[in-house]
Amino acid sequence: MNRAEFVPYSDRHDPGTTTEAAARAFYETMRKRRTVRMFSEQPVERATVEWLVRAAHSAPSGANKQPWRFVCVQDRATKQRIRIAAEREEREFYERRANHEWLQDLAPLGTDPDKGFLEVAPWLVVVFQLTHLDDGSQVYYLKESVGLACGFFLAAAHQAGLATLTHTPSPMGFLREVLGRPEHERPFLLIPLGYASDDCVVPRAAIHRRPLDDVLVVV
Ligand code: IYR
Repeated sequence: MNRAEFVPYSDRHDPGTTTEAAARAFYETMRKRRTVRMFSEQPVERATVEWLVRAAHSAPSGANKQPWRFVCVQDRATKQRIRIAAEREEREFYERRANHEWLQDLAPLGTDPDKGFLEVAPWLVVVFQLTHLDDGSQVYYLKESVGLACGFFLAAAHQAGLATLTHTPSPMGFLREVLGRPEHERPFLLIPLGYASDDCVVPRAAIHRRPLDDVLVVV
């Protein structure tokens, strides 16, 4: 290790309280996050979106390659084109592609092929994974890296009082075409972003979490 290439780890987050209290406080914040399908048309400033993308872009990634691009759509006509193309895929999904168990699992969420939120939400943040960087160089742990950045984005949006939806119309190839993105950018996640509408409801079933014992193993 060449020490000259390193800097002190001095920017530690100071919770100003015990670690446990800070961890609990963050949990109390995050557990209130909901995936929302009912958005208000109230605008969100571009500057806010930029801070959210900065937060996402601070995520760790394989060899720090940052293999992501956040295409943030506010243009009405583009949002409409995305809605039309997404609904075409979703109709195919609900009518043919999904098997019985999948449709049963979705029933409590009340989802259907109508994706009006794609035009109502003030922003559609389309996250692309880069199969290589623009200069052709390799990337590593692509899905893990982009998934982490998306998690940071969702947490940042929630912290800012904004609602998000993790939307994955499948297949998502149309997003590359509609947005005119190059071949090495693959759609990863479509995140409608905005304020939840005043009459917004969320499915009770989506709030349930299995007991901690089910997901936490300490050895
Ligand atoms: N993409 C479809 C179906 C869907 C699939 C899963 I897995 C979800 O958690 C929710 C929806 C849709 O958006 O309706």
